[in-house]
Amino acid sequence: MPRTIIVSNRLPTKVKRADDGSLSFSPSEGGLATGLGSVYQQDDNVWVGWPGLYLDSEDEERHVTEQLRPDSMAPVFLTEDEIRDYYEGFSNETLWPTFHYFAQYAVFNPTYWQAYEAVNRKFCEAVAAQAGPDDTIWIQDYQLLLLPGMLRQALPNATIGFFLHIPFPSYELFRAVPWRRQLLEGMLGADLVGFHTYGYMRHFLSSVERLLGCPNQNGLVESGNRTVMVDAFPMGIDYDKYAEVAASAEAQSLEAEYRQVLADQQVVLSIDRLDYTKGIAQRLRAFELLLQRHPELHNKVTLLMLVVPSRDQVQQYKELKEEIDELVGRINGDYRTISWSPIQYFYRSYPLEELSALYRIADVALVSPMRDGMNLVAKEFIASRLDQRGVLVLSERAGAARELSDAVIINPTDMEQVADAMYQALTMPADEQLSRMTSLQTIVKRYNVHAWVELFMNRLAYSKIKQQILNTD
Ligand code: GDG
Repeated sequence: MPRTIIVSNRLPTKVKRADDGSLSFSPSEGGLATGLGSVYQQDDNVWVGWPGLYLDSEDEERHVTEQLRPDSMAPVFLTEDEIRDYYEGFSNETLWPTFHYFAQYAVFNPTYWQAYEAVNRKFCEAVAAQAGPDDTIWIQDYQLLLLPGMLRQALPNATIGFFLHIPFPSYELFRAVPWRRQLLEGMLGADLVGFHTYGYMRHFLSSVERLLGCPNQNGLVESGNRTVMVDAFPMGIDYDKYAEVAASAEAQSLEAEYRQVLADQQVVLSIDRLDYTKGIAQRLRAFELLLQRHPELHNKVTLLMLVVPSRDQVQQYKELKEEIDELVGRINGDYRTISWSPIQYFYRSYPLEELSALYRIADVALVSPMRDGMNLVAKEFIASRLDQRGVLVLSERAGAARELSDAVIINPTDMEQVADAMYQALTMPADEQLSRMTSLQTIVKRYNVHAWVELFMNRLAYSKIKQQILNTD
């Protein structure tokens, strides 16, 4: 029977090493893991990926392989050099900044590129060891752009899908990458290439046309003797899960506790991983401007800002962390009173129930990235609002803005506009909040992660049939 194989850089499980050296395994709560759970845990299907840490012996690798097998996961192990050059290097210092329009941070290092090719090859071998000629393979994200092409050579008849979770940049940005042609050719090994938005899809098609000379007709690209389908599939969240957690006794009692502490305060909530793409420093400056312009809000509004630690050994991230620490210190220093801190800042991660309680108490969720493929926090906030109150202020540069047009949409670099939008949100009448939230919930509930998986898988099967028809014509 044909199988489905999911491939991503990381497996949907967290493997951690304790101080005594022992390893522990816990399922990942990420949206992708939940959405694809219904696929890889069925029949003989499997998920191929890196367990997320370096293992220092073959015995350990065997142990991890055996632990993961019953959960339908097949690990790919990386050496320390591969983790540095393929993952931290080419993936996070070359592709990540380029694709998010931070060209000034992009590093073009041939050693990184060689490692990227070698690790994509390693993944190809791991998938080929699992897959038969008629299997369906669905590859995820920017760490594996070469894999569709490599697999196409190894398994010419396989059905291969590829989905990019981050933006695809405009041609002018993309062309700066010395290995641009190889990257596009790699992606075109797939039968179906998916993006969050039509904008990203258009940028990709434009690069394919200009760099490879392959035109497209309505998203169908002629690549050699194959036709590749390109389309937009905005990813959703597990709506019911977020709504259920929001209704849980634990989230409600945490919410009551926070409300007591923040009595009489309106809350503006901000949640991100530490990253220069998220616009955290710009957001703080916009909040400062709000306080300057509206003294009547002093003592009455709190910015609750959660920053989840990430990549903080990398220089740019260290500097960003320092900038945030400094801004928070300065703004609090300028405005705080004995009984009021305008910004409550937390640099750590929280369990889901606490996150849910924060979504519930927020009057405003301020999601203002400079660039973001989709942004799931915006959708989780919406799913958590069982009271149908609260206002989402959302950057026009997050993929989510294409669907969530009932949010207050802002340009994140326009500080005055962000400050005005915050004010508009904080003073929005209850009936307007209700009508905006109701329509946002309808969209986020309908286009949830399960619908996303189903749509992509169906389109992938269709792209294969179409390919066969075109080949016999
Ligand atoms: C890529 C793209 C695209 C955050 N803090 C905590 C916590 N989180 C969870 C949120 C949310 C997730 O992390 C972050 O959502 P993103 O949308 O930023 O997703 P990423 O996986 O980082 O990024 C992005 C996404 O792929 C999907 O295609 O939207 O644009 O960059 O789920 O809830 N979770 C917990 N504690 C925290 O403190 N438990």
